[in-house]
Amino acid sequence: RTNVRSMRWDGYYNLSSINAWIDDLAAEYPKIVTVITGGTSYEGRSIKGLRISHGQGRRVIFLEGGIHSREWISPATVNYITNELLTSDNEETKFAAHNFDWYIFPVTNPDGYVWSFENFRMWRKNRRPVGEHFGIDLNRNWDNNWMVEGASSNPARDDYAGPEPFSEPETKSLSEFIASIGDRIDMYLSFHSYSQMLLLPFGNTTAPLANYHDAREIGMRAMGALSVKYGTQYRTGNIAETIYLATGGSVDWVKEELKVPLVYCYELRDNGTYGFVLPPAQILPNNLEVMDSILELIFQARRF
Ligand code: ING
Ligand code: ZN
Repeated sequence: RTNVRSMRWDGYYNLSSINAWIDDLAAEYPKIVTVITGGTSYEGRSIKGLRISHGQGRRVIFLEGGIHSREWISPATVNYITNELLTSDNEETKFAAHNFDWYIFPVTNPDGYVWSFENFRMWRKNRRPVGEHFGIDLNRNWDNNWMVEGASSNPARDDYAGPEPFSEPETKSLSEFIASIGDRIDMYLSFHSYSQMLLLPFGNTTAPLANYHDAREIGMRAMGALSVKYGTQYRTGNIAETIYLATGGSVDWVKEELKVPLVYCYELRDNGTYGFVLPPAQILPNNLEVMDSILELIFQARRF
């Protein structure tokens, strides 16, 4: 294991460290890990990810992290799940690793993530200039009910949806990548912070659409598993009824356009005490409880 980086869970990593770690994983596990790219950002950075696969023909679980750059716990969580899938001796984790193809993108908004580390901690959007302003909210730019609810046409705003659906290189290329494997995806998970919620589609209506009742039941059981270690409470429900009306997000597009059966958005710790600036001491507890919930999601999904 010489020269192979390993990740710690007591601090947040910048983009180049995460990307170097992905390369190290591919070198360490050449038969299992493949480096993948979900496209190129406005400023020319690769949307780097990895695939974990123990064989052909498996159904896919897709992890999307870091679409909002200030939500640093999101990439940290996705990286932890990745690490567990590759190194854990836990039987359920090994089952999950061996029986699904995992497509994992810890930082889907690389320009924003770098900006948040180097210039402005609370940056949320990408970094494309629009007139005298900067940035499009990449979770308002997807081509499903674009600009219908909870999105702004004002480029000064943090929820600016962009000039048209998929106007941004990040969402356009990532959506094309997702669509290319869309019929193989069993479960799509998007990671945000903060609020301690498990959100399901849709963001335009509180009506229980598609397989809402089954998906909510599976989600609630998973949040039960999440609460076991530290008592952390998550609320489960569709976006519109649980957090706010908002459209143009990735999960609604994945659900509606690709018909992926199980689609969830985690709003990770905390409840607002520290908000986006979650102390490093909470990274590991967060990661442990979320990992428990993901194993439970997989277990519960098999029973429905
Ligand atoms: N929350 C999400 C946001 O983009 C969300 C909530 C999820 C909206 C999915 C629409 C679709 O506003 C945070 N914290 O970013
Ligand atoms: Zn977010």
